[in-house]
Amino acid sequence: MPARSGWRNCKNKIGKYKKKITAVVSAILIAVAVFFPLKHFNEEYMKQALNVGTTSSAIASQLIYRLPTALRPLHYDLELIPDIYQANSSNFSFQGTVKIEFVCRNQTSDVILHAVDLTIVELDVQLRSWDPQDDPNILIKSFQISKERETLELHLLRPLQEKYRYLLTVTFRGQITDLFRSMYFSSYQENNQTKYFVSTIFVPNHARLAFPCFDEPAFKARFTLTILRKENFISISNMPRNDTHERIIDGDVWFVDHFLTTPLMSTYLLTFTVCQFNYKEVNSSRGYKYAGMEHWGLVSYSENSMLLSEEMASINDKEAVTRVIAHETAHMVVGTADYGHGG
Ligand SMILES: *[C@@H]1O[C@H](CO)[C@@H](O)[C@H](O)[C@H]1NC(C)=O
Ligand SMILES: *[C@@H]1O[C@H](CO)[C@@H](O)[C@H](O)[C@H]1NC(C)=O
Ligand SMILES: *[C@@H]1O[C@H](CO)[C@@H](O)[C@H](O)[C@H]1NC(C)=O
Ligand SMILES: *[C@@H]1O[C@H](CO)[C@@H](O)[C@H](O)[C@H]1NC(C)=O
Ligand SMILES: *[C@@H]1O[C@H](CO)[C@@H](O)[C@H](O)[C@H]1NC(C)=O
Ligand SMILES: CC(=O)N[C@H]1CO[C@H](CO)[C@@H](O)[C@@H]1O
Repeated sequence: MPARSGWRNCKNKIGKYKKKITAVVSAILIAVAVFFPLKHFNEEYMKQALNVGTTSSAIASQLIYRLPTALRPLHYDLELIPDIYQANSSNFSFQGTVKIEFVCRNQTSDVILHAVDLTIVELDVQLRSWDPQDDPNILIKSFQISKERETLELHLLRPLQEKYRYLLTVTFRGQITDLFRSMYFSSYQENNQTKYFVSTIFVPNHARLAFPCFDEPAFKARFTLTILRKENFISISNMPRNDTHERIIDGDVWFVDHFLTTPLMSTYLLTFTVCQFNYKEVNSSRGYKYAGMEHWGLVSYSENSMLLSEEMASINDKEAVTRVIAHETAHMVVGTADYGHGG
């Protein structure tokens, strides 16, 4: 039976690599055990991550300021158009629209969520589930952006009601930098040409630089991502792509990739990459700042933390690679960090 001989084959291989596998498995178990006190782990991890690639003086207030829990996001329908096709990379930018379906848990006239360095182009709040006599449109009295709290705050003319569902739509714009956080661009040389790609590092709290969101790990929701890209580029994300169609914007042809909806997860786990190199090569791509990033369904590692020469590598090198894999795998298994309140 083919299945059985496949299994035997597999068993033989396992026998041969038993020691290595044991090492990896125990590294994972140790990592899981070490990381298991989740709150502590999360804080440490955030501190570590915050030390890299950000100099924001607002870090302290970010960690202290917590979103109110009156609203709970259920689903994000997020469309992003990263533009890395300009001649000058200091002009790389993105625009996007997010439709956040949320439920109101406690009556409130304020909608408060995270957003940093985004230009808000359009805002709309609608009642999702209503009695026929209700007006679905919710008028926005005013809105403000707090740089210190890193929030977008909407003040409504009438309060949102408990147990009702609403839809918040925000259209926004932002810059794509090469700072290796949130949505960033990086480059590599091919045939004497500079090739650019765009990718994300949303951990620990940088999703808010890419789209308005409830950017705390406890606010878990489902995400349906749509990415627009140019021909000869591909996009990949946590979930498989469902379909692609074309859209003309200002006379340019764009390819619209729709991804399947994710399971419930935190904002920091969302990720995508738009690039020219082959999908399979992404695992060894240049330009990733962290040794590796755990993302649900898509794990990326940098070349120098993954490539080993069998003859040259020292025990330390092998251990280092094992540690990176175990670390990222442990995040993927355990990684539902939660800092405190039930969302
Ligand atoms: C960069 O953007 C500015 C403003 O949007 C524009 O005036 C300028 O022409 C752009 N430069 C390049 C090289 O694309
Ligand atoms: C790119 O744009 C920046 C700022 O707009 C400018 O300082 C720089 O000289 C430009 N570079 C090129 C190669 O045009
Ligand atoms: C908010 O709503 C939740 C559930 O809907 C309830 O358990 C909680 O007591 C409410 N809190 C306040 C301050 O009203
Ligand atoms: C790449 O560019 C360099 C300098 O611009 C040039 O000397 C070299 O011949 C080029 N190589 C190829 C393969 O085009
Ligand atoms: C996937 O794409 C097909 C064809 O466009 C569409 O009919 C279907 O609803 C999509 N499924 C999901 C889960 O988005
Ligand atoms: C799993 C996978 O896609 N591995 C690829 C990672 O990158 C190397 C080098 O480009 C490929 O040889 C692997 O197939």
